Order: sequence, then structure tokens, then C-alpha cells
Amino acid sequence: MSKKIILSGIQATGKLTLGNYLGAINNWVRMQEEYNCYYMIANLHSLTVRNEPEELKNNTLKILALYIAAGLNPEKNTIFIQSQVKEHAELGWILDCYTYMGELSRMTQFKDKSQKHADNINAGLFTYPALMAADILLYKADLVPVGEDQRQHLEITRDLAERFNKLYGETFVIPEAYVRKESARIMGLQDPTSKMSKSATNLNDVIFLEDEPEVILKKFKKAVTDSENIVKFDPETKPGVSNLMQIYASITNKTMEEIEKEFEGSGYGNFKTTVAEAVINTLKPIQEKYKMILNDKEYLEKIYIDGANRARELASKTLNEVKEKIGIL
Ligand code: ATP
Ligand code: LTN
Repeated sequence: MSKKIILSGIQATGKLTLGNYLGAINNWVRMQEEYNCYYMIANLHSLTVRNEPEELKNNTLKILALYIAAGLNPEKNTIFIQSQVKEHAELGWILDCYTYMGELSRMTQFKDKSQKHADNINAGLFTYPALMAADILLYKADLVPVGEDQRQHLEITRDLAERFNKLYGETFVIPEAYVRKESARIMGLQDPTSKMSKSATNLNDVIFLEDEPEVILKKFKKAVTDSENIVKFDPETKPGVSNLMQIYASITNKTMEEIEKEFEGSGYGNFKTTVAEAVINTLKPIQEKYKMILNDKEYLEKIYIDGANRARELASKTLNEVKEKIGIL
């Protein structure tokens, strides 16, 4: 039996965070043996907010380098840049014409981002989910590993695929979101009630994957907890402590009960340092490899050209099928 297909991506805007790593990339690494994987850098999605052109270019390569440094094997997986496979933009437009204004207006990411970028609520920000649906449907992906915040976009992708299939006959595979419980939603260290985000304004709220060990330790020491001094998993009443436990659990694979036992009677100071060290030790080899790869522009270029060529094979096949069905010459 042929392997199931996976597709996922990260926007090329901003610096990657521990949330991106634990919520997305780390899970991708775990899945690369078992599935036929397509991992992309969503640089067209990045245009929905304003970027410095040079920075966007650099960020695209940085994310590519991080994918590889984090353990994604470019030979086993198809790693590519969204803009280099033109089928994405084309199917994105086609799907725009099958997506209703009403369903797009319900997207929480659109509402959040409209608030954050009130001076630039552009049409691309609004139709973002249709392009994301194109990303997924072009590869007939069975599974899409993402963080909890993307679940709604997966729902609309499924609705679109079903709508299209009903109108024109079996064309798209209906994809499923794959959200790993432990790392579904890593929260901010200063505000543990909202997700750790690339675009945060308080830098202490976020661990960036490029942060030096001292910086990581400092940020964890400053992390907001509570006054109880008991390490117990209860996201409702103890969001700060629970978030740290979640980070620790997704790195060490320990259960919450095991973690509670480990830190019984030990207080928050020791707990925070242990979590920080686990994060530092996980990131250290990745950071070293990342620096090396990022300096080798030729290697990076080879990978993304090769990846785009491989991605295009499948993408163009699906797009042709779609065009044929809807009467586009
Ligand atoms: P922003 O917050 O600026 O919108 P982002 O950090 O969410 O950006 P994306 O490119 O939108 O970055 O997300 C890439 C992937 O990382 C998605 O699968 C998303 O669900 C996941 N992800 C991002 N932040 C977290 C988080 N705090 N916890 C778990 N997963 C996350
Ligand atoms: N919208 C996603 C990034 C993204 C994506 C995708 C994720 C773009 N295309 C396809 C999975 C599959 C985000 O903001 N996290």
C-alpha cells in the first residue's frame, strides 16, 4: 500500500518560535519515516502583512535552513517554497471562486489579524484560507500536522474539497488535521492565556529558536506562574505552570503525572530551570546545524529547486484535473 500523504507549512514572516517548533516542525520530524511528506514555506501567505523585501527573502531561507537543522531530511521529504510552485496561486484563485464571504468572515485568524493590522486589512488576508486550502488539496494530502490555531482553516479546507467533489465528482482527498495534544498550543511565557506568537510585542513572552542559552534561561526564569508554588497541571487556574509543564512534556515525552511527581515539593525555581535546560539542550544541536546550513547558500538553493521540481509533478497533475473539470482551457 502506498504511504499516506502529509502536507504542512509555516509562513515566512518573522522569527520562528518554540511554539512553531513544538507545535509543528518537531511533529513533522516524527512523521517523516511513516508518510510521504510535503513541507513548504508559505511565503505567499506572508504577503498578507507588510514585509521588508530583503527580510522576507532572508526569512524564507532561514526557515528552510531550520527545517533541515531540526531534522527534516530533504531527500526523504519534499521541501519547497510555495511561490516556486505556481500551481498554488492558480488553484488559490480557482478556490476563491468557490469560497463564500460568510465562511471567510467567521475565521478567527482573520479577525485577530485584522485587529493587529487595522491599517492593512487587505483582500489577501481575507481569502488566506482559500490559498491554504489550495496548498493542501494540490497534493491530495491525507493529514495536515498543525497547531490548534489552524484547526478552523482545516475545516474550511474540508468543506471546500467536499463542495468541489459534489459539483464535479471525486477530485480532492478530504484532509484531516493532525494536532498533537501535548504541543497543540504553547502559550506565551508572560501571558499564558494567549498563544506564543512570532508577532508578539513583549519579547520575554516568546522563546525564539535562535535565542542564545542565557537568553532562554532568563526568559524561563521570568515566566509568569502563580503564588501556590505547587507544580500541578490545571490550565484553568494555573495557566503559567501548566504551560511550562506542557513544554516540558512535549520535549521529554513525560506524562503530566510523572512531571508532577518529579517536582513534588521542589518549588518553581528548580522547575523553571529544569524546563529551561531541557529546551536549551533540545535547541543547541539544532542551532549549531542551522548556522552551518544557513551559510551554505548553494546547498539551500539545490534543495529548494529540487523540492519545487518534485512538488510540481503532483501539483500540476491535480491542477490539470481541476481545470479539465471546470472548463478552463
Ligand atoms: P503568528 O502568531 O505571527 O500568526 P505563528 O507563530 O502562528 O505566526 P504560523 O506560520 O502561522 O506562525 O504557524 C506555523 C505553524 O506553527 C502552524 O502549524 C501553527 O499552528 C504552529 N504554531 C504556531 N504557534 C504555535 C504555538 N504557540 N503552539 C503550537 N503551535 C503553534
Ligand atoms: N496558515 C498556516 C500556514 C500554512 C499552512 C499551509 C499550514 C499555509 N499553508 C498549509 C498547513 C498547511 C499558519 O498560519 N500557521
